[in-house]
Order: sequence, then C-alpha cells, then structure tokens
Amino acid sequence: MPLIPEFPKIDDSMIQVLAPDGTVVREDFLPNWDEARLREVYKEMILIRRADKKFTNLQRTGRSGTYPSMEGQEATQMGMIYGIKRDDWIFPAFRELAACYLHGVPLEKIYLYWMGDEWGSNYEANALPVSIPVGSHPLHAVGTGWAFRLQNKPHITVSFFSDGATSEGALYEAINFAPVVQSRTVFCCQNNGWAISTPTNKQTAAATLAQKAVAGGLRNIRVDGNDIFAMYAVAREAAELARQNIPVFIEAMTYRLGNHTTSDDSGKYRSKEEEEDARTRDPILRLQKYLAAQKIWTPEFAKECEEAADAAISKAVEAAENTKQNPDDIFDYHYEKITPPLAQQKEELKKFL
Ligand SMILES: Cc1ncc(C[n+]2csc(CCOP(=O)(O)OP(=O)(O)O)c2C)c(N)n1
Ligand SMILES: [Mg+2]
Repeated sequence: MPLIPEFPKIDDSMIQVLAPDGTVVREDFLPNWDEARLREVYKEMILIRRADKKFTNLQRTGRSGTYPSMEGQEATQMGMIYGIKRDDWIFPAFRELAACYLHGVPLEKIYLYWMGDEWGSNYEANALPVSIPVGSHPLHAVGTGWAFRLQNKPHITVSFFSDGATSEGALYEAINFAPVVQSRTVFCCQNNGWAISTPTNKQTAAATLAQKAVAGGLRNIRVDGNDIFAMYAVAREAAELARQNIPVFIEAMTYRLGNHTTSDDSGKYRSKEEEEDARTRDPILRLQKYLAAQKIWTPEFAKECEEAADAAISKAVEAAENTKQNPDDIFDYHYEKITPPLAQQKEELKKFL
C-alpha cells in the first residue's frame, strides 16, 4: 500500500514506524535491512552526531567560523539520502551536514568550508554548495529536475529546507511550477520547530507545513522525521514518484536540539523543559532502543562506533587544517577583471606574507 496520498490533500496525521520508545508501530514499513546494515546505519548516525558536535569545539577555540548544528535532524537527512541514488542531485540549505556527507561530500571538505575556505565546496559529489538565502534554492532544484525530465535523464533532485523557508515567496514559485513542469523533485521540509528565535506556530497559522503544497497541486506527506525507518520509507516512495515526473513535498517533523548557530543561545528564547522534552524524541535514542531490543545494540558496540567516529573526525579535521590556501584566490575569484589597484594589492599581500 502506498504511503503518499494520490491527490494533494490536507492531512495532519504523521507516518511513524518506530515509536519514541523504540517499539514498532507499523510492521509493514520496516526496512528490509539485515543486522549488518542496521549496525552500519547506527554507526553512521553516531559519526554524524559527533562530527557535528566537533564544530562547537572548533569554533570555540577559533579553528572554525560560525556553524549551524544539525543535532536532532540526523534521521530526517539520513533517511532521505538512503532513499535516493548517488547520481541524484541534492540542494542543501546550510544545516545539512548529514545529507551532504552521506551523499558523498568528504567530511574534510565540510570542515574546510566552515573554516572559511570556499574550496570546501569543491568536490565530486552531486551536492550543490551551502545555500544561505533562506528558501531560494528549491527553485534551483525544480529547474534542475525539470531539465532532467526534458533530457530524459533518470535522475531526481532533492531540496532540503526548514520551516522558516515556508514564509518565503520563492518557495511558492517552486511549489507552483514543480507539478506544472513535472519536475523530478522532492521537497524535503525539515520542520525543526524553530527559525532562529521564531517558533513554527509564529511562522504560520497553517495547521501543517505539508498543506502549503496543496495549492500548487503537489502531492504531500507528513512523517516523523526523528524516525529513520519512517523517513526512509517515505523518501523511497517520494523518490520513485519524482522519477516518474511527479514531484512530492515531504514535511518531516523533527527538532533542532542545538542552538541556531554557534553564535546563538537558544536559552534566550525557549525553555529548558521544551528542550528536555524534545530530547526524549532524539532519533539516535530511538534507533538505539530498537536495536537494543533486537540484541544488536550493546554499550560495547556503541563505544566501538564512537571510537571509529572520533578517529575519522580527527583525520578529517587535520586534513582540513593542513589544506594550503592560495591568497591569490581572494583576487582571482572575486573580480572579473583585476584592475591596477587590485593588482597592486595582490602584490603587496604577497610581499607581506
Ligand atoms: C532570505 C533570508 N532572510 C533571512 C536570512 C537570515 N536567516 C538565516 S537562518 C534564518 C532562519 C531560518 O530558519 P529555517 O528556515 O527554519 O531554517 P533552520 O535554521 O531551522 O534550519 C534566517 C532568518 C537569510 N539567511 N536569508
Ligand atoms: Mg527551522
């Protein structure tokens, strides 16, 4: 039975496979992952959580610039990426460490980018660079998904954004045109509860964000974004529809457990109680409980995953920090033409260094 309703409709229910206590509530949508695969998924989740947390230390000690943590959104992004193919294209916003890493962006490049080096956006993976202007890149995803259809290419596009983007006009242009041009696009809206200090209930009076796709005639679904199994089931189906020229809007219900960025203090605008309550729905805890009940998760296994993660993270950070910068890039890539004063500054900088 398909999960995604056949017609655009307003429905505030939410697909869930694993309850927060790790018990299975929808047997029919459990992934057919064997024990080895389940271990791998948990291991990747731990790596992603720790790679994300590492940024806080790096930023506090002056080794990275401002960084937006994705703690709490692991299952949403991982499930989405597991549901697509490597040669599909993703269009991240700025909080997509997991999506980018799992889609092939080397961890080292992710560190390099947030350390302030644009070469961190130079990689082989089919992932566009970070997009800071909120709500703008779904248009690029729709345009590319449209091009894939016209060129008869088998790829789809996935655009990642959050609740705040649903207050931007550009998103509605994307929602409107996606079904008109039959773009091969999945909209992955991560409703993480907050847009900096604005809670979702002050962002919109709509009952759901998924229903915002209805006016565009876009098929839509709401899913528990802290449930990796539910997210994977929905992502796979959405990807399959997109490949048949039917774009889909997913609203994944999740929570930004950390601060907006390393420059933010969420304690200024939301309560400790709210954060603690959200932590009971932590996607890692949920998978851990499920795996523990299957006798797959043990404290030893967790320790093994953490140690492997930390080794990989140290290696990536070291590689990023040892990347040589070419000061000429400041001049060569910012301006179309090097004017005489710029040429002089370029020379002066070279001498100074
Ligand atoms: C067009 C635009 N307006 C304002 C900003 C400043 N800004 C950066 S992040 C952000 C909030 C985004 O919230 P949301 O879309 O929910 O994404 P999240 O931070 O939750 O991932 C704002 C307003 C921006 N980057 N782009
Ligand atoms: Mg948000």
